Amino acid sequence: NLSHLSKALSHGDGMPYCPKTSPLTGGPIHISFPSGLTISEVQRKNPLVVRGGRYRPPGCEARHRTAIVIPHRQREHHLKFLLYYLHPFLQRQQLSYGIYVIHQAGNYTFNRAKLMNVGFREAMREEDWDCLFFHDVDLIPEDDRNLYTCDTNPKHAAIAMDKFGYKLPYKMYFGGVSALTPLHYLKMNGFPNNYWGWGGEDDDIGVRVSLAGMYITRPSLKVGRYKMIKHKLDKGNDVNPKRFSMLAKTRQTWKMDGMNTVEYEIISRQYLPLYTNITVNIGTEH
Ligand code: BGN
Repeated sequence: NLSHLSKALSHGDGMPYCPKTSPLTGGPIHISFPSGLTISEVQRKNPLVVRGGRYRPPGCEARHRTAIVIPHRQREHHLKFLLYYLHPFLQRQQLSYGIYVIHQAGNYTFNRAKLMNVGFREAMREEDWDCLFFHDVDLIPEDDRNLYTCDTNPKHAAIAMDKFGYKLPYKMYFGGVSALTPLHYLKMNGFPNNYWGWGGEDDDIGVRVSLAGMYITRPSLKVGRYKMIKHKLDKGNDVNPKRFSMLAKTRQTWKMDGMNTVEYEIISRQYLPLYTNITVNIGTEH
């Protein structure tokens, strides 16, 4: 078989592309949360992941380069489980990938969408990613046919979450996990910077998609399944009372607030074994 022969003969730059459909994906994954799991065990289980949480398939040239951007603060426990499942999941899909954790410094109210803007800029600064996955820390994909690659339009991946009975909670829902190319992201001026606290920012992002002349694609309900790690409401992430009035104005604000106005200060950038940890001061609401 010729393709085997060319695989065997070529090294490094001469590697053949990975197959269009990975032979390693097997469908549904059983998710549990082993109580004694440690981050060093996750490291041991992922020997091919290199500094900063980067990976390339060993035997073939990946067809896709995906950056995972995870906004984070004080959820180490969740992050550990997500990494435990996500690394092998992405490897089975034969992707070239990197994981970026964007850690909001300080105790001021959390701002998920602004952290995504930081993640976009900082990830693109390092590598020419062709797809970015904006990923909540507490959502574990349950089926590895849910491909972490981009479509021709922005994709909403977390469409069937256990907490919503494995259904879309409402038609315009765009929360949890979404996938955009750099072009999609810039076309919609990224995400809003001024949603502080819980709620509404994902709906704003969904509206931006259509205001920018794009539409939302989704995997099938069978494949876009996620388990949410149970948790209480976070300290420092109270429900945002302004979300309704802000959401009503997205059409007027999206071009004036987003990637073109995001301001922040990087506190540290650590290339850890399983991810790149970027700690950022994103300021406060004014
Ligand atoms: C919605 C929230 C989303 C959240 C989903 C799922 C708002 C804006 C006012 C309509 N939207 O109601 O942010 O992801 O629930 O929990 O609160």
